[in-house]
Amino acid sequence: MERMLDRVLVIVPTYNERENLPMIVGRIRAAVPEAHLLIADDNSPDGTGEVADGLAADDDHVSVLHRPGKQGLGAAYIEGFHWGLKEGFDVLVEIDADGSHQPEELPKLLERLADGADLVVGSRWVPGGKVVNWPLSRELLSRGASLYSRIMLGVPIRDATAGFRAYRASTLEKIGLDDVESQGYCFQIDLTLRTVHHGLRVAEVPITFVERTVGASKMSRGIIVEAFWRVAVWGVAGLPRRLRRPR
Ligand SMILES: Nc1nc2c(ncn2[C@@H]2O[C@H](COP(=O)(O)OP(=O)(O)O)[C@@H](O)[C@H]2O)c(=O)[nH]1
Ligand SMILES: [Mg+2]
Repeated sequence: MERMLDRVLVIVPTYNERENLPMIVGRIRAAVPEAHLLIADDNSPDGTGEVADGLAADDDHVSVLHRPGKQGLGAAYIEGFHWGLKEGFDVLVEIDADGSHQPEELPKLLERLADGADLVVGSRWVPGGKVVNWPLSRELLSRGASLYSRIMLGVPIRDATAGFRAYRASTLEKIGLDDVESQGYCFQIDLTLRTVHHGLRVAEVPITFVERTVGASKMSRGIIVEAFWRVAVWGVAGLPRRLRRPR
């Protein structure tokens, strides 16, 4: 029998987001009042962890995972997923803390999951998807990363690095998290690839991505380099599979 998708955990990774966190938590609570929130903070020097503790003290729908130091978005999500699976949540959502992903669009992602998808990606690069206030350089980087992933890996996804997603718990259990090594944003490509390889259903729904107005991006050269080489390695490793089953 299909598992009911009643219990939703929204995971918010934070690194130096103290000014954004109360805003995003308030918007998530309003948009999906039944959902539980888990803030995964990497011991932010700006005190985001204390702000998170304050929010959790005021609201029994909010929990905090304090991690020892900056270890990348991927590691924060893996620990958050393990926490959520152990607690028995049916759906695990990824969302940025800076307001780029609009919580008001989350019900649309959850509906698609309930309709039968195993992973729903909030996509900037499908018809109807948009980006607001991004410099051309970031748009080219994002579109380029998705194109590179499609060519190297054969994944039929327009927005492979998208960070606004909803996973069924069963998807995460099937794909396995213990051997995920991706640290930066290529974590998103990694999990997409695993989901596709397991024959699971990935759906993209258009979203409007709004660039942050407060705080700074953590995008770095190291994150780009990691994604570039990992995708190349996965691409070569996956060649026999693609030659056996040409798309
Ligand atoms: N816990 C944790 N969160 C991170 C880390 N790096 C980025 N984030 C969070 O991931 C989200 C996306 O990062 P952001 O800097 O906005 O990236 P951009 O939107 O691609 O420019 C934000 O909520 C960040 O605070 C990290 O190393 N650890
Ligand atoms: Mg951002």
